[in-house]
Amino acid sequence: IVDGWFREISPQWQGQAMTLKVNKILHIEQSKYQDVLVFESETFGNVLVLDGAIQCTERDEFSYQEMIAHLPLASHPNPKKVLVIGGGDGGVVREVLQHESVEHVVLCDIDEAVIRVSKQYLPHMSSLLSSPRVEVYVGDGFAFLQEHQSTYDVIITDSSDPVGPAQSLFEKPYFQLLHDSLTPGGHISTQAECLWLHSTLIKELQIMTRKIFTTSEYAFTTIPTYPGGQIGFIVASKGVERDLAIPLRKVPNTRYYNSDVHKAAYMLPEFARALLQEG
Ligand code: AAT
Repeated sequence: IVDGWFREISPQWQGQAMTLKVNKILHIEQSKYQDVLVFESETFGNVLVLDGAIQCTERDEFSYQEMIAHLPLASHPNPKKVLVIGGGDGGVVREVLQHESVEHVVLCDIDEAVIRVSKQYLPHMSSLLSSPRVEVYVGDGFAFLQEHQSTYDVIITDSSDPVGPAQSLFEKPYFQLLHDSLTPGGHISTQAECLWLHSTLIKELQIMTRKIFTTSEYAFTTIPTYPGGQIGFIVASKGVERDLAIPLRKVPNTRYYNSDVHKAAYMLPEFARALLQEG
């Protein structure tokens, strides 16, 4: 933070940096896994930052949390058991709970500090973590999957970027574990970065997941406080050919997601279509 402005500087987005005006620093901590910072911004509400990277702001989080949750859930015929890996702020769990078929949600975040500070400073995201349908588990997502084969109808990986504790969550063994932990016909969605910045990574994820899953597609949302203003998801299905772009149900309470946005999220601009659909 320089002169009252937070700057998101990282080699992962070389030569650019999102900058937010800080009203007040609320929390600084070095947890077991990462630097944790929460501040109140001038125009985006409270902001959670891990290892210098913005994870969510109160003003625009709904775009990401709704889309990473509803894309795999609304296209699944009957999701009952859901696992969220990462997402310790609770925003994705809040969205998962909107689906009435869902009986049980497990949240598995590696860092108790994220869950603790979110309960304190991000109540609109974390409040439903105490729902009777939710079980919160603190631990590494990779290790958790190894012990839960063929269990979940939908698994959402709301992970930080592939440097630090989330690195393994972008590699092939993890996607194989995701596949093996799904029930037949199950869906995954994973945080799959920005077309403007990480096209090589996205292409690799696409090729790799198409070998493991029956169907795998990249869909995206727009969001001002993630690098490049755009972030995508790999959504994939196990064992069945499914048109993931078709929503089967409406979601009652949303501000970004709707049935048309669901379909449109899979429509790629020409440079991305050429990158992902050819060769
Ligand atoms: N919904 C907020 C957005 C996030 S949160 C990412 C979460 O992943 C963090 O709470 C972090 O503690 C957790 N995490 C990291 N590694 C692991 C792991 N190995 N197992 C379980 N949880 C993990 C993502 C923001 C994306 C930012 C885009 N630039």
